Amino acid sequence: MKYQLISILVLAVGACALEAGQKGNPDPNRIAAAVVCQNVAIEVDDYGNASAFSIGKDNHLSPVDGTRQWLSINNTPVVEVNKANYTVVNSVSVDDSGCPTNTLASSTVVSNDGAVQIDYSHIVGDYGDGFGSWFMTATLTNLGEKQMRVCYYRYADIDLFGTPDNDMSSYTGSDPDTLLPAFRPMRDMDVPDQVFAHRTYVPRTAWAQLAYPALSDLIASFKGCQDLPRADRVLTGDYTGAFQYNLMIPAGESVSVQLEIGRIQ
Ligand SMILES: [Ca+2]
Ligand SMILES: [Ca+2]
Repeated sequence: MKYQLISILVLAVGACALEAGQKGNPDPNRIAAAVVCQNVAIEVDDYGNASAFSIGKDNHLSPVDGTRQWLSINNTPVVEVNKANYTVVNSVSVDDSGCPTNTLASSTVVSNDGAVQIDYSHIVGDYGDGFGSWFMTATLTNLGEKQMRVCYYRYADIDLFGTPDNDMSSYTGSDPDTLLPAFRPMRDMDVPDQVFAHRTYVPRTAWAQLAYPALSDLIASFKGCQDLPRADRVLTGDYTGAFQYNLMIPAGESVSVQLEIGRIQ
């Protein structure tokens, strides 16, 4: 009788602890922080991805449907940077006092096998009149004792004006203003207000623009460091684009990749 009573008490305490734990530790994949600079705002999660992006006083533009990342290390199958495969070391924190030029948000994750650390930092800039950009820097650090070959795929689904279809894009090879490798997602190429930038500040190995879900399905299927197909435009459907970076990172050293997504003049 006494044993049964103790068992019931233990079960009751266990149930309370489980409930408290669930309330106190929400799903890390769902943690997102709002990063705001004047009239430009993004929501970023611990894994360096944006789930929303709005520009302008009217807040009528939400062009980022979602961003994702995959890594292949030493030609092994790609692994997505997410809750299943990476541990959060520093959850995303926001300091908007540096708006618009300094880092506004940062976070750190480490792969569950301990091979690589990724530090994310974000800057949001408001250029006025409904124009603005999100700059994301990912710094990859080799935590191992041997040189590492990393193939890093950085993907974005940009839905112009909040609608998924009927977007177009072009690949210019280099942005005419900055000479950076760039995509130009657009609604109407004759209307400058409807042209966006999706560009990289470091050289890319390969790239692709395809309609959703072809590109994310393709990257997720890679059994090693495979090159994106250099597909250069989407004329109908749901624009998605990705840059690929093949990086050699010596033991203990780091390499940074910076991307911009924005509405530019
Ligand atoms: Ca979409
Ligand atoms: Ca899209």
